Amino acid sequence: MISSVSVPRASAVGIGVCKTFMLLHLQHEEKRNLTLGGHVGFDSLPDQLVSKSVTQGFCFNILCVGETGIGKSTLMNTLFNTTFENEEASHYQDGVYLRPRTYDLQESNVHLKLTIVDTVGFGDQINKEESYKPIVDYIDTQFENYLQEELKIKRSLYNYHDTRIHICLYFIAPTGHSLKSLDLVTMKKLDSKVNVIPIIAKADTISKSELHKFKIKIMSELVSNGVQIYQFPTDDDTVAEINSSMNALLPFAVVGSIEEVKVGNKMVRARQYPWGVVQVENESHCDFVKLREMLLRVNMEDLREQTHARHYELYRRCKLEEMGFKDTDPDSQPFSLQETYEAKRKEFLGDLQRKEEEMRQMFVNKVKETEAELKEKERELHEKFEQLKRMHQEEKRKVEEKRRDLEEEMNAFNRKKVATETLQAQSLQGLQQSLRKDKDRKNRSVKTENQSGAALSSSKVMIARASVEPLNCDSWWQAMQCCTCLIQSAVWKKGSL
Ligand SMILES: Nc1nc2c(ncn2[C@@H]2O[C@H](COP(=O)(O)OP(=O)(O)OP(=O)(O)O)[C@@H](O)[C@H]2O)c(=O)[nH]1
Ligand SMILES: [Mg+2]
Repeated sequence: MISSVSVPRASAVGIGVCKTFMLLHLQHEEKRNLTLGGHVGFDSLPDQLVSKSVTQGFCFNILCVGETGIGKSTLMNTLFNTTFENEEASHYQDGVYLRPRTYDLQESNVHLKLTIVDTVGFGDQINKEESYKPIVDYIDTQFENYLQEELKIKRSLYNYHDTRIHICLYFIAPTGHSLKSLDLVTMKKLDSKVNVIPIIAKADTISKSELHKFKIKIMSELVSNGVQIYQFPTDDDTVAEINSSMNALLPFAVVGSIEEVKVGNKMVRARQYPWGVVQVENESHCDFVKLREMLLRVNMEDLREQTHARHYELYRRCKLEEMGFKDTDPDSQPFSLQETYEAKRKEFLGDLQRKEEEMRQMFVNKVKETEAELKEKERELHEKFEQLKRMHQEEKRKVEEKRRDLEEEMNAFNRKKVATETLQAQSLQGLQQSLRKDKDRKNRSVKTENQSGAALSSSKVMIARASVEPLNCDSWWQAMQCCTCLIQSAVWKKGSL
């Protein structure tokens, strides 16, 4: 078999032309068709690709967004004909969170690393305004992880576990009414980040005519709200026909079940009700087969490609632009990475310098403020100290005055004491003399009882005078002058004298 190939005409450029020059020319030269003289072998390239891909394995990531208990897990089990981990969510979650689970599946010799991400608590909160956020954040995080891997100097994308979401199945409740605002808002937020396929869950709970109207209503609401759902590609001739017919049937109405029910003489997956059996794989009962066909058998690779070429590309572009990278400068000239880096570095250093200056200024102002505050406090303390000093001096002066007064008083007292003692000594002398005279008189004459009592009284006075302490007066001198004291003194009262 003779194959035709395109080779650049520039390959005929004469000997002696340097390699670089040749390469430059190669880019601009026309290509011409040549025929091969025999079998060369590069027609095995697609087979090589298939073999390499099969060895490497594939990965596919599904995000199931839908209210709690709407049938997400059951549908995944039905879709992959197995039983994945299933943990029922409660209706009392504070917010929405995502639960990713990865499985290794094998069909024939093809390995599939499947990640199923479930929303937990979606639609259970009273305020649902922020319900879409965790989902958007999750999708962005997977893009960011991939971008970081791509930007590494030593990339290992070959082994990299790509967790970017390839398809988002949005579960719509089979109300037969219209879409809820939560559905519209969430799908709108997701449509630029992921391939969204809306599906009507638990389609066995809605009648055929209602379902038909419901589908039309959903599609018109999506269009009027500008929600762009994933369209099965029609540019590949081999699948164009089936894909365009399936696009017209969106959103698919699905039924999920892993129960096997006997229908005729065959066991089929179905849901059995008292009035009959809903067969999951019966196309007149629901669109499950169509969904499986479109999702896994016809368009799986397109979903992966769209994720990389459209959604991730958009994320990457925005992110790089955010980081200051551009393809062209303002004069529409190609912008080199080096220049961008230099410009960004300069901008960053300028920013840093400005911030440093601002911080320094702030620091200086703060120091000045603190210094002023400290000075004020010092002044106040000084004033207080002066005041205390004045008070202390005043106090000292008063104490000094008091001391002087007391000293004077003590001197006066001492003087009085000396005078009293002198007087006391004199009166004692007098008393002794009179006692002696009394004694003489006693001896000489007999006296009446009254007279001797008087003598006793006078001796009482004398002896009381000798005992200073019991008297209420401060000194003998005072006691002498104050008869009350003398009379009230215990010595007198006791009558022991
Ligand atoms: N009628 C009907 N019931 C279904 C269908 N699919 C699932 N169910 C039932 O709905 C209930 C919840 O199904 P799940 O698959 O656990 O729902 P889920 O969305 O994964 O629930 P959470 O993970 O807890 O949010 C189960 O009782 C299923 O049997 C369906 O297509 N039709
Ligand atoms: Mg579940």
